[in-house]
Amino acid sequence: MKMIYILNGPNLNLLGTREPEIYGTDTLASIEKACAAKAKTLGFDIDFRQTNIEGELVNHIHHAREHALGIVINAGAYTHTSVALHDAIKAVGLPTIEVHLSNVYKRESFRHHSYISPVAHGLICGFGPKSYELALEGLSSILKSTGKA
Ligand code: CA2
Repeated sequence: MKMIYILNGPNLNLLGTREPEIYGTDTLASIEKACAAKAKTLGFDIDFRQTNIEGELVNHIHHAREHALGIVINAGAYTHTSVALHDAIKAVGLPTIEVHLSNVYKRESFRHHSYISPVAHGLICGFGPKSYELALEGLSSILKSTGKA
């Protein structure tokens, strides 16, 4: 099985219920469904998770080392605060794509700094739910071009 972990951080479970002008009307469940379909066309399976707890994200990243070829992560607000996530991604060494629904660079300045970006292969933001599918395409192309998939 060619597995990709898709990890989601705090408050993303609220998608589709509030702030549709920023985050759209899709729910996280519908994004998961679209990701599973996209991954299938690329020849991958996904393990899609959401947690509001920083340490659980760290544990999922560690788990990915044994079970996945790469990671797509929307760390939510922890993107802008978490040295622990930075260290975990660096430690496992899996190709990781940072993803955001919104264009964080068009928003408040505190969203302009990411602890994930320096340890990610790449960053996709601003395309709403499509950001996830674009991230999967990017990760697939890295894995295939490096002979890991
Ligand atoms: O644009 C993104 O994907 C973000 O990662 C979303 C985070 C935010 O802190 C980042 O700066 C950018 C927030 C997710 C909160 O999602 C909500 C969804 C519906 C209602 C309220 C929050």
